[in-house]
Amino acid sequence: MTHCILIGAPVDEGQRRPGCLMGPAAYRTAGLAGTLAALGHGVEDRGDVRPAPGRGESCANPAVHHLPEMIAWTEALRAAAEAALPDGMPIFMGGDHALALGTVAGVAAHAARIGRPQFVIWLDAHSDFHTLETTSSGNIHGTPMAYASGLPGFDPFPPFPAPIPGEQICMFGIRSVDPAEHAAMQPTEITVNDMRVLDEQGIVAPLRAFLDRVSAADGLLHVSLDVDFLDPSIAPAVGTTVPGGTTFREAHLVMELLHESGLVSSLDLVELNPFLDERGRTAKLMVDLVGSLMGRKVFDRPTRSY
Ligand code: 6HN
Ligand code: MN
Ligand code: MN
Ligand code: MN
Repeated sequence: MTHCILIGAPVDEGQRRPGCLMGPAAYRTAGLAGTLAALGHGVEDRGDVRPAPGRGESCANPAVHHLPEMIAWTEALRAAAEAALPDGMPIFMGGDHALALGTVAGVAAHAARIGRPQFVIWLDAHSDFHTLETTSSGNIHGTPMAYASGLPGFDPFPPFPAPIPGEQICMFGIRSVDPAEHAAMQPTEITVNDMRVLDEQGIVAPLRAFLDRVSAADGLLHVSLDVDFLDPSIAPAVGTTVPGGTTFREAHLVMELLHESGLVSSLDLVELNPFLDERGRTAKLMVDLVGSLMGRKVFDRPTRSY
C-alpha cells in the first residue's frame, strides 16, 4: 500500500480564466482522501501550499502574465515536492498546469539526488512546450514541459534542476500544438502520442511500450493529468477544452495500466476549474480516475509483471 500525500496547489495565475484556485477544495469535496483510504492506502493531507509574495521579476515578452507570482509558486511547489517524496507519493491537487513547473522540478531534483532517472507522462490535449519567449497567449500553463526539458527562454525562473531527456517524456492525448511548440519539439526525442496515434493503435500498445522503458531503466514516473486530456463531453470543467479527447474508458484504462505497472511515484491533477463544472461531475470523474490509478478494479485478474 502507498502512503499518499495530498498537496493543494491552488495556482490560478498560469492562465486567465479564474477558478482553478478552487480545485483543491473540489477534490477534497469530491472525496479524494476517502477514495484512497477505501483502497487501503495511507492518506495524509498537507493542506494547500502558499507561495511567497512575488518579487517583481519581468521578461522581454510583454504578453507574459503573472510572472513574479509564477516564479514564487514554482519555488514553493518544488520545495513541497522535494519534502514529500522521501515520505510517500505526492498527489498535487491543482490548480492550473503552471503548477508543474514546480512539481516536476521537485521530482527531478529528488530523482537526481537518489540517482534514478525521472520519467514523465503528460496526459493533455496540449503539449505545453512554449518558452517565455515563444508564448503568444502569455499564459505560463502552456510552458512546463519546455522548462522541464531544460530549454533556454526561462531566464527569470530558477534553472531547472535536472533537465529531463526527451527519451524520458511521453505525451498522450495531444490534439492542440502551436507552431512554435511544434518547432521546439522537433529536435527532441519526446514521444508524442497524439490522438491520431491513439485512434490508430489504441492506448494500450503505446502506453506499455513507454512503461517498459521506465521499468527497464528503474525510473521514477511522474504523471501529469490535465482535465482537457478527457473529451469535453465528459469533463467540461476546464478553460481550454479541445474536441476529440479521450473517452471515459480510455482514460480509466490508462489509469489501470499505470497502476498495474507499479511505477508511478508522483501525480499532478491539473486544470480543473470547478466554476465551469456541472454539479461536480468533472471533479468526481478526476477522483474516480485517481481511484483507478491507485488500484480500484472491477474484477481481480492476473496482471502483467514488469
Ligand atoms: N494547458 N498552447 C496554448 C497556449 O496558450 O500556450 C494552450 C495552453 C494550454 C495549457 O494545457 O495546460
Ligand atoms: Mn490574472
Ligand atoms: Mn496542460
Ligand atoms: Mn491542456
